[in-house]
Amino acid sequence: MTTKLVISIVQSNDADHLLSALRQEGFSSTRVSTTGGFLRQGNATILVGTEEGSVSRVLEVIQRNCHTYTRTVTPFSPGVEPGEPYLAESMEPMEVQVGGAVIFILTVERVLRY
Ligand code: 2BA
Repeated sequence: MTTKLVISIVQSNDADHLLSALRQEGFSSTRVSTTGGFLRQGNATILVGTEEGSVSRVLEVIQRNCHTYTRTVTPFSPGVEPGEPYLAESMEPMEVQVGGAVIFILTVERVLRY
């Protein structure tokens, strides 16, 4: 039996519903609080380990529970950390589509429990 690890990066707003839905469908999951490298805002990374034949069901649950949002952001200048006051004048606010989910599916070599 091949085990897969489904790693999905979702918006924090969607994470609670997604975890509940996964549990109802019988999947174990782990939520990690993460931060997007572009927006520098909190998002959530959900890990689901499951057998290969169940991956499509996991993807359906993710698709049902994750939504696309539009955010207006002002990009930071290179080298300027979020929270610092300086913004280059050329950096205009822009709209970005975020989510519903960015998903990576990996093959797991071994699963151990001690
Ligand atoms: P962020 O890195 O904060 O990106 C948020 C959204 O900003 C992205 O949504 C995308 O629409 C936009 N964006 C990202 N980089 C951009 C750039 N250089 N120029 C213009 N717009 C840009 P999503 O694509 O839905 O990604 C949502 C979150 O998923 C990302 O948050 C990041 O945490 C994660 N992610 C996306 N692609 C990834 C990858 N290849 N590897 C690892 N994490 C990834």
